[in-house]
Amino acid sequence: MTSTIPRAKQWQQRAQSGDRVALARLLTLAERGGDEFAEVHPSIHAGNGRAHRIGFTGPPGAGKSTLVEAYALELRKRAQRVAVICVDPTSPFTGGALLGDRVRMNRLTLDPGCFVRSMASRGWFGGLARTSEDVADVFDAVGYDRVLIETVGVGQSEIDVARAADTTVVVLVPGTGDAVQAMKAGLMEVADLFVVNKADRPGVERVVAELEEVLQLRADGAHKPAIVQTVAMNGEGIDELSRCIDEHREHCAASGQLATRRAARAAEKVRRLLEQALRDRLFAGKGMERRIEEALQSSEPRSPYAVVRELLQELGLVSKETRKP
Ligand SMILES: Nc1nc2c(ncn2[C@@H]2O[C@H](COP(=O)(O)OP(=O)(O)O)[C@@H](O)[C@H]2O)c(=O)[nH]1
Ligand SMILES: [Mg+2]
Repeated sequence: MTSTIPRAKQWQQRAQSGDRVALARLLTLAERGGDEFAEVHPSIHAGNGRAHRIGFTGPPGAGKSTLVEAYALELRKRAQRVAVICVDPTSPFTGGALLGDRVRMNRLTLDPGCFVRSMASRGWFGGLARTSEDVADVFDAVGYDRVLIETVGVGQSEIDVARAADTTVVVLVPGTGDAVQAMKAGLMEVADLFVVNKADRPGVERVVAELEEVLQLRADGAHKPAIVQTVAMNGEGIDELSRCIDEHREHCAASGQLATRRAARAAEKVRRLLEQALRDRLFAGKGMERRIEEALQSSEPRSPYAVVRELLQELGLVSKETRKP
């Protein structure tokens, strides 16, 4: 572990001056997480805070990748350095079907001002939200102006990923029945901005009207999310999307929301990392497993609650005083 820090510092410096191999190494370190990355993170964190992080979420096939690519190309016209994090579905049940006509952002991968990183959606230490946030930290630290994070689907972990952004964009499409109804749970609250993509298809007005209706109910004084219609495939509406994203960022910076949001994110991250570290520590080796078995082995079946209390006492986490029956 001792050799990782100086190496990582070198990678960071090289990545800052455009070395993509060094950047890729740093990203791998971030994805792996654990003690190694923990050692390296303070130096990455020192370079954080400048990049605008934008999350894109919505149902598979809505055109998120197409939209992200079009938006990235728009940002490139303004000479911004753009990083894209794609969180891929790896579920054996849905993966194959979803990947069928997936857009792969080929137009970005050859541009030296862009970096596209795909991540599998499971298997990483500490979960998806942890991983994508740390990867975004790396991009931020080495000088990317915008970090676009595309998640697939609308599950809780995807929502967690999307909300770990400064601006969260929810992408919907017409013609999917009660799209807005289905989105209500969770997604509606995290949206800073709605995109109704595939506006070349019938039913756009209906989705927009449904959205307007739901947003009416959300009269909580917060920034009212804009609704942008796009045809990502041919770039229609991308300039407006770009304008609305900038507006949101400016609004958040001016109102202090950006700082509040980032502070909340930092606290949430500490909570998550602490939880993970405690769990790891508790179950390191086989000691605890053995102790649980042991505690349960008695002539009479024991209540799991009683066992937990006993274990917590042993760990010194609750006092040994027993209440009188
Ligand atoms: N008609 C139409 N098709 C689109 C539009 N944007 C994307 N698509 C297509 O929708 C499909 C899914 O797009 P993709 O970007 O992979 O969706 P994702 O799963 O949300 O990332 C692809 O075949 C795209 O070419 C659009 O604005 N109009
Ligand atoms: Mg996609």
